[in-house]
Amino acid sequence: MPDPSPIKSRFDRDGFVTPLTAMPPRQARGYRASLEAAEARFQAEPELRKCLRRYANLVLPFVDEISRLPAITNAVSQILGPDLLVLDTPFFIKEPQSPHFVSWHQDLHYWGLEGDEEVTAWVALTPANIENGCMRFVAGSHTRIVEHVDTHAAENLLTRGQEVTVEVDDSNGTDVVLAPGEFSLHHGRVFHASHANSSDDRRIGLAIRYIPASMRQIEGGNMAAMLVRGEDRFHHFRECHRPSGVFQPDDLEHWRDMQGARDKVMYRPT
Ligand SMILES: O=C(O)CCC(=O)C(=O)O
Repeated sequence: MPDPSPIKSRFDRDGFVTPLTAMPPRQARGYRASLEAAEARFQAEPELRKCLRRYANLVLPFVDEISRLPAITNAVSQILGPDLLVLDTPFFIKEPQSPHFVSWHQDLHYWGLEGDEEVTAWVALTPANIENGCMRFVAGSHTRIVEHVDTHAAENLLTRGQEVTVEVDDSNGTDVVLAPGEFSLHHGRVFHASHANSSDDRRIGLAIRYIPASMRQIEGGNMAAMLVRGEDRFHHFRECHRPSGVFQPDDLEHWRDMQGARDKVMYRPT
């Protein structure tokens, strides 16, 4: 048996790996500009805003492009193997001086997947640092699932304000400081959270949820996922097609069809 890669060893030990480089800072700034050009349409079409929180890769070609960047998929493949599906691509955006935060939680507690082979690549399109509320991870916390409670706290960025019911010593969190174009990888069971943004700029992260093609959805079936690397010999998820342009009518139709099933799981009470 060959030795596991350094990325996989660190991931297995800590439940996360950071920092890794996806692209040069200039390319990240270009993606931020693409995002902000797309956001300019929200004023006239508020429904589009939701696309940033669910399957943005189905309606924004630059998000689909980021999810396929070899620097990211090669790193993820060292953990999940060669055949990768993207289950979702929510943006986590904190506006300047905004109180929005994320409580300590584990992703896989509420996603209804059969196994725990899931990796999120959190890609920074702006700096992510202590002042603007970067992600925080508790090393080694990915070895068990704990109970969660739905707090529905207004300023929590999570769908139901989910929070672990065990005591987490905040000082045990590792701050995941990233430059634009860098990313972290985290296990779906690692405890993670983030504080508010007290800076004068936005903090923008794209969370790309990767699963191996062999994964099954066991709750809230009929889920969609996009093949981004290798092949899908299993067809456990509905196949997605790539977007043809920014918020194109056909792609929006496809998005409406695909996003409902995941919403049902993400909003069901704990
Ligand atoms: O962006 C954040 O602060 C939190 C993101 C998060 O919870 C996740 O990617 O699972």
